Amino acid sequence: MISRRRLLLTAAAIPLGLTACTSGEPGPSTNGPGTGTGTRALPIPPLAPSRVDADGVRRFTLTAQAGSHEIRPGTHTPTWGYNGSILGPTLRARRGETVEIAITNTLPEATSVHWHGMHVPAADDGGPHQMIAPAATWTPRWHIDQPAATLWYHPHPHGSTEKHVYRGLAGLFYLDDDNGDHLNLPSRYGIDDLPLVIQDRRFSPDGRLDETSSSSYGLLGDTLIVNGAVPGHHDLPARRARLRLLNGSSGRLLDIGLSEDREFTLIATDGGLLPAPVTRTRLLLSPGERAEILVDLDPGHIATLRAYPVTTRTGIDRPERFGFDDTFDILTLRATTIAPVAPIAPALPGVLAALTPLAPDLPVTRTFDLKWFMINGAKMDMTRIDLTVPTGATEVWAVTNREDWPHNFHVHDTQFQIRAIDGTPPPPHLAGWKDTVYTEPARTYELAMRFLGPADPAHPFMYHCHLLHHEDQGMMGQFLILDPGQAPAFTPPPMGDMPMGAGGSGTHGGH
Ligand SMILES: [Cu+2]
Repeated sequence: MISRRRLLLTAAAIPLGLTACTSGEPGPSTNGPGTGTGTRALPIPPLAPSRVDADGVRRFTLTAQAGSHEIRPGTHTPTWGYNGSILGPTLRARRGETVEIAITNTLPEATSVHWHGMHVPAADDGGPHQMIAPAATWTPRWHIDQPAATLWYHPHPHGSTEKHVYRGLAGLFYLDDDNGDHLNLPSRYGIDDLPLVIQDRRFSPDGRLDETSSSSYGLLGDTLIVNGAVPGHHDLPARRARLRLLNGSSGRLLDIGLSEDREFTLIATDGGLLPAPVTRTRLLLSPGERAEILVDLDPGHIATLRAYPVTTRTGIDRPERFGFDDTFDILTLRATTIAPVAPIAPALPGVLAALTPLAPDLPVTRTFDLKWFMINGAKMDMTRIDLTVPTGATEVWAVTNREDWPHNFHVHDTQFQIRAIDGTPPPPHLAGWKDTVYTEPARTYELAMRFLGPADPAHPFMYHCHLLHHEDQGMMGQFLILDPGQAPAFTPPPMGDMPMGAGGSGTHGGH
């Protein structure tokens, strides 16, 4: 049986070179604003130009700037972006390269740029101690030595990260390596290798971003935007799409799936390729997390990527407050019949990346309790170092969400392996490299990680909840990497430099 809605869609699809699905095959998606004709094509952030100089350094230039962007057709919204009106270009570099990025801040207030997921020297991390004043330029440089991955960059000014990201400051940072190149994965940027920066927003009647709806649990939008625009479509000239997903929202969890519960293949998480492909129909991404998935479509078929109601609700009090019941379209993928495609989707390698357990037997090194916008009972203090880690140390951090709100946990400079969740090995989709993990209430996540250094007694790294309102309210701590016998040489910032709102009066008003 072909439903009436499918017939309508089929009729609409013919002028686009699409054909009806045959019976027995998953049909086109039939609901949501992103389906069918009349939508805009998915915008693709440009690849950032770079040059490799005589010293071998690959150099990029970013300018943080104010602008105006047509997030919704016909409405111009004041926004911030890097090298443009919203988001930023995709930076791309290879393992083994040294990169240098000159960031000039033309905004009316100080910002910073943090390289989320990147192993970097502490002074180049772009956290709240590396503020870029208005009209100033900051030029971090580092050697890339980590596996191929989809990382991202975003502001990290203490107390205002949510506002800066919400206004549009964020971009992707692709890392490549030889292993990733040899797996025959879709790799044509913007064609079958699609960056998807997924965020929620709310608009005021005059078309501006509504920043007034900040509840005690953070900004929660009623509109999903993808690469800075309301969801649209992408015409796929191939059988297989590689979608690089970033949940760039402030506080919204995204339970991502395909229309008609079509299966997809998860190949990578935050820090790179999984040991082996994992077949899924849903994938939960909390703010800051990334994933790479493969979607196979027969010619002429349509599938819609959606954020579905969040099913992981254990221990969450009144989950509707956090948007857990919402459904949003993200992207309609339309596999065209025009381009020649492979007769069948190629088989995937059984092994994607080598992964050796980092610390299978090490006792837990430290514990972190998440509660009331605090970690271990303390709010972020820019002048306090919370812990020090020896250079080269492998540690196991046990993180527990001690309340009934959603939180997650992000560690700068390193990627971790989830060794156990409540004492049990993680499911396959959480068995790869991660830098951000969703923490369900009353569960303990054992995270094994290594701190390669170099030591820096003056510049701390951060660990924090990546729900940005929580982070801004102080759910964050600082650590130094120190050589044996080395003493901290951290100079606390003068109080006058403390951003507004930091470590202040935030409370859980919703309790
Ligand atoms: Cu939190």
